[in-house]
Amino acid sequence: MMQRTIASVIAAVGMCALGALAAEKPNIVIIYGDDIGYGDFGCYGATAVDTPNVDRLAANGLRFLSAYCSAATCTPSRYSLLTGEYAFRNKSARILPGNAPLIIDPKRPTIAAFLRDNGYATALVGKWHLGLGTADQPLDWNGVIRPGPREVGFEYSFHMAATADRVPSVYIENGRIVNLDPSDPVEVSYEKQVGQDPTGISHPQLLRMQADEQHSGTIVNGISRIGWMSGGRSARFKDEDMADTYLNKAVEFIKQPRKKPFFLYYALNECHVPRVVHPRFQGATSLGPRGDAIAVFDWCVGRIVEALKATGQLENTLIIVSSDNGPVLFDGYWDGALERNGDHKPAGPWRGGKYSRWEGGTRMPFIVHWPARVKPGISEALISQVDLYASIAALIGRPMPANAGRDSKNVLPALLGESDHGRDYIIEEALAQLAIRKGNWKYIPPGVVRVRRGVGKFDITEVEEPGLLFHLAEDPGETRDLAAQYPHIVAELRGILNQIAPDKVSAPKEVDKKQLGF
Ligand code: NG6
Ligand code: CA
Repeated sequence: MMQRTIASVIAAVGMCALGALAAEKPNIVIIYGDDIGYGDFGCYGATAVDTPNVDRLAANGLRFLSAYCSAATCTPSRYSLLTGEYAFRNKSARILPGNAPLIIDPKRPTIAAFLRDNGYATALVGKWHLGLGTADQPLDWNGVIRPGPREVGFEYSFHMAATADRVPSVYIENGRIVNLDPSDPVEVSYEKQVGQDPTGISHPQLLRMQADEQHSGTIVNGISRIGWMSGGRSARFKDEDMADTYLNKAVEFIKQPRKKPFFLYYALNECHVPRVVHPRFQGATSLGPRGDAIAVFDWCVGRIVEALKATGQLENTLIIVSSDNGPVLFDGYWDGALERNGDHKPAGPWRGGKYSRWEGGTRMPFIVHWPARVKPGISEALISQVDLYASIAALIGRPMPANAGRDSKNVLPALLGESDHGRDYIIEEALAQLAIRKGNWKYIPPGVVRVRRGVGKFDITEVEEPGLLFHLAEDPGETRDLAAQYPHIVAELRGILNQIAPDKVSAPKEVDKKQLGF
């Protein structure tokens, strides 16, 4: 009896040791929302939309209050997350058209390439928006599309080229357009109309949703897009099925039997425009399609957790839920999000949202869930998504490649809830202009902020700001400029910015339209 007990104790200790070892190479799943703001989940204060699945992850994981994406728009944020480098260092890292070349240098390993090289199976499912092909030759959409995700570290990839509101409106799996009929080749242009397909300008009567001028290119699935495409009729996606399509691919990848850990970058379309949810989610919230899209996001999170649980992997999977930039209600389509927003605060207590240097532009919901290692709680640590690279490298105990991740800081103790200290300061970018936060101080250097007056493309005023200093603990809404009272703080923060990006300490007199993809 005694012997048996000792034997089982030894076995249990052995298993624990194994578990502890295995815990250093957990599966890693980044669940990335699109335009989901700080205030959009129940666990961050939303009441108009139920997000039980995200809330459960937060309750059983670590919920961050000061986590940032690196920029207030998609391409630069994703660029930073994957490369560990500030996007403003790369002039091409601005909102890209759907036919832009790849902006990541395949010679410099991304976090995906790094994990692949260190024994992980890697996959991208969802939104890409980092370009495809090279600048020196036109991309053949009908052949093998490369370089793209596969060339920068994702062994499996299923994605759209850019955004759902940009052509080509197709899925690409491992470098090929899915369901493409070779006799109906795809052509794409952002300069001029290609083919004879109706556009939002020529055939507004065909539209399910009215769009602004910029989004009035080729009509696909009753919705006009930015840019023009022809062909690929059998390959065109249906917006209402997109969430299920991506989810199924992600779940398939999770369920694949394999002997190594995996890294899944699951980048959902929700709640980017056009917001067209599956009929079973229509009316899920009182907020209209934007709220319904958040409900879709939440449901997908639940299914991912379920798949991990079903395959016995939940315990040792590090799940991170976050978003790529702050919220926006009107972003080109009259879908009712503005009108039906009611009291909902998509950016939570923060000012501004997508495109802005106010906190709402880059302060993100951020949840870390890893039952084997991370205790539930709330963290005040200052962290940025640019830090994931170095932190994950530290986690798996491998050095970052010498030519990668130069701006990524190891904040692993904060990520795991072992420390309340992350970074000393954070850089917030919007449209290639910067702001800096250190402690509770936030400094926005002189420059131009874009203020939306209405919903049309031209209802945007650019207001020149003289250089602003806020104390976020006392003034979370960034309304009381203290620059004149605390010149030494201004000097200190300008000094840090000056070291990182001397050309950004004073922003140009107007926003570079190229940053917006125009
Ligand atoms: C902007 C689009 C906007 C959205 C955004 C990219 C106009 C007027 N606005 O240029 O609708 O597509 O680009 O969003 O065209 S992001 O989340 O991918 O950065
Ligand atoms: Ca986005």
